[in-house]
Amino acid sequence: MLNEPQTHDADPALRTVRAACPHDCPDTCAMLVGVRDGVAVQLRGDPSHPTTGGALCTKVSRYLERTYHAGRVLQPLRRAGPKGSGRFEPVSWEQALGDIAGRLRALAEVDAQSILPYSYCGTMGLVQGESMAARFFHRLGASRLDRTICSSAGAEGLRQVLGGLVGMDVEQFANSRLIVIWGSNSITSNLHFWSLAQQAKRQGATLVCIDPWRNDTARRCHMHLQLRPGTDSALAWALMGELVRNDWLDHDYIERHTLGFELLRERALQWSPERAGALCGLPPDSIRELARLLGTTRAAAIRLNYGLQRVRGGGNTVRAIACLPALTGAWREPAGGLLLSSSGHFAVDTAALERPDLLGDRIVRTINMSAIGDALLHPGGDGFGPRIDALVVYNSNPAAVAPDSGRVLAGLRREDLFTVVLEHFRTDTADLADYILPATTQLEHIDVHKSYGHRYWVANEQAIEPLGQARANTQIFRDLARHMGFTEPCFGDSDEQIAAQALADDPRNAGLDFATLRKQGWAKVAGCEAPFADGGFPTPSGRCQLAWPADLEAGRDPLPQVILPYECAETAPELARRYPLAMISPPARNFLNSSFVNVDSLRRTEGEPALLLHPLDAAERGIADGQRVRCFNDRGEALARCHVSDDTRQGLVVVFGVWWRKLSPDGRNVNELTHQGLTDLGGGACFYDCLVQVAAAPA
Ligand SMILES: Nc1nc2c(c(=O)[nH]1)N[C@H]1C(S)=C(S)[C@@H](COP(=O)(O)OP(=O)(O)OC[C@H]3O[C@@H](n4cnc5c(=O)[nH]c(N)nc54)[C@H](O)[C@@H]3O)O[C@H]1N2
Ligand SMILES: Nc1nc2c(c(=O)[nH]1)N[C@H]1C(S)=C(S)[C@@H](COP(=O)(O)OP(=O)(O)OC[C@H]3O[C@@H](n4cnc5c(=O)[nH]c(N)nc54)[C@H](O)[C@@H]3O)O[C@H]1N2
Ligand SMILES: [Mo]
Repeated sequence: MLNEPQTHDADPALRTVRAACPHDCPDTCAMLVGVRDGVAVQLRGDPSHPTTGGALCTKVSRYLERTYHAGRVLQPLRRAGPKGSGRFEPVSWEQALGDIAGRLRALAEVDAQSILPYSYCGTMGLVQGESMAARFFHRLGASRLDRTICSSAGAEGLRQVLGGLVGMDVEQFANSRLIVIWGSNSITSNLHFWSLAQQAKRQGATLVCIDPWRNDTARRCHMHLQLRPGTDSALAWALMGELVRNDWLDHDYIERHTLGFELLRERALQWSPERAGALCGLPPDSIRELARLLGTTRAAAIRLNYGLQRVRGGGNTVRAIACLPALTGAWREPAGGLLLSSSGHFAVDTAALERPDLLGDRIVRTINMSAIGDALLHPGGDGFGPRIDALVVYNSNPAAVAPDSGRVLAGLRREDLFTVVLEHFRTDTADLADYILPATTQLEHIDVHKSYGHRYWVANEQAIEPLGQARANTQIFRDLARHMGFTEPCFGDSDEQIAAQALADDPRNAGLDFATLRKQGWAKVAGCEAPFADGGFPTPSGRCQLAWPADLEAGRDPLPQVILPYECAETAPELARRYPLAMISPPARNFLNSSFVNVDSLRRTEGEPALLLHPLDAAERGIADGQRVRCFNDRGEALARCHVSDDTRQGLVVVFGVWWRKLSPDGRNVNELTHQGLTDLGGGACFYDCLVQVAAAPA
């Protein structure tokens, strides 16, 4: 047993329950919930879990405030006024389920593809995520959703080079001598990694941050490369160029474990620090210095994250960066290499959870969630298939988080769209529903979690009874399946059974099953500390693929490309004259995407929607620090409080997200400005590829 349940001699009525943080974050913390008389009264990080180390972030330490929030939806609600009027009336579960099933059945009789599930990672749980829900939609034959809104560009880029979402064990970063934090504000979005980086720093490691603005993390690193957004691939090529020119290469590693080096070498030599520096807006010497560090430090590690792939060239950017550790042989060291996501180290039985076989031989279309606005407004036909007539939303808040809100909202406001939203709260999306179904929180259901930042499975026990009439997502889809007359045995599986199905029979699970996991609380996957010390990449060739063989065969350029943003001076000069400022919208520290925005204590800390503007840009526009400004482009506008600061670059505005529209002073948020263009690989969203103008707001 890895850790014993806590006992409380002084307070025998206090029971401690093991839990997992459900949020979309690489840290997936193990938590301990104190329950007295059926009420959760304490929540803390599990001190025995190595990466949690007893600490929770500010947001999740408020999970009890969130759970017992007066705004919880605790009974099924039916729309009782025009769409968007916000008027709802309580109905019984049987009424709601019966009516919803009736509506879906009628649509399915014509073409079930007119029904679309829309979900993301409100909970990362394998049970409350895509298990019963996916079974339901597969059985129904609904349109499938391509879940691209966050990480698909980077995931595809990494797959092409390394073969999957694999990389360093995050715990090894504590021993690294050089840590390059690339496109991540770790202190905000990956706090427990930052503790490991701090350990390394105390032992003398050099920390480098590559980010367009001086965020909390950059401030605490030894070196900060403050580049223009969307230019990282050029930087990576210049680094490769310097490695080649200075022969900071591990020829033996390259020879034995990579593919395409000669092609790469030739291309890299075309990228001088001057050439890349001009594009990236960086001093060439800073590129030389970083190349020297990468080329001459053993145990050089890159913590790549998702911030840099939210632009048109995001997939190829990740490809270019992922080549670096193979060139220097950094993978030979357990504390060297790269980590973007650890998901691929987990053996999850996705087919057992989601049961795509229930589709039978029906072939259904797939809708990309990053262009949900256009999809909802499509009249049908023209190769699109049937119009979307029903939308079932769970674990997501598209009205706030999806790009190009103007179009998303117009779609959600369609009177002829039947929308069901499973939620904890009356979010911006729920306000536009026909039915809101009350869902349980992590304390009210069981689940099992993998992680995309570390290598531990974490179990979540139910700590308290569901509040009000809330039901787990699984239960809601089980109930709906019954009302639809679906009789397959898998619709009768309990949450415990589903959790057990999640752990695949695979050597990586080393015999671990859910029963054992829940006794222990958490367990590490089996696997090597230095996974590619001796090659063995999970690519078809077994090599690190500097060039992509499929492109080579098709006569296309097989190397990572430098693809500039859709919206920048080089690619859209006319647009850039009208909207000269590049905008990125990374998360506010106290929110998690749009989750927690309604938690009063956290929203008070954030104050109001805010943006950073460089002093030169502010002066040019006659804007003073602290003034309220309009940030706008042809798609829309949003108001924010302006902080004039040289933490941002000239020409770059940083707007902090993602506010609930209805909790913002103007009833809008930053996604009014973003567009539905997709990334080069993986069809991802381009949140950080956006030109805007800023002006003082009328008083
Ligand atoms: N507190 C908090 N934590 C979170 C989240 C949250 O909302 N709040 N969200 C969670 C989720 S869903 C995710 S996906 C992760 C996201 O966390 P990360 O993967 O770290 O990604 P972002 O927060 O989007 O952006 C990280 C950094 O990338 C920078 N960046 C933007 N554009 C570029 C670029 O072109 N190049 C480079 N080099 N950097 C760029 C941003 O300025 C930002 O500082 O965090 C998770 N953790
Ligand atoms: N401008 C801009 N937009 C962004 C981003 C950005 O950086 N800038 N980040 C993007 C990224 S990285 C991501 S991942 C997406 C995230 O977008 P979403 O996945 O939509 O994430 P959240 O905004 O956290 O909304 C999740 C919702 O799920 C609900 N929920 C939580 N648990 C459960 C449950 O068990 N059952 C049910 N039924 N509901 C539950 C929560 O109450 C919450 O309202 O946003 C993207 N949008
Ligand atoms: Mo995300």
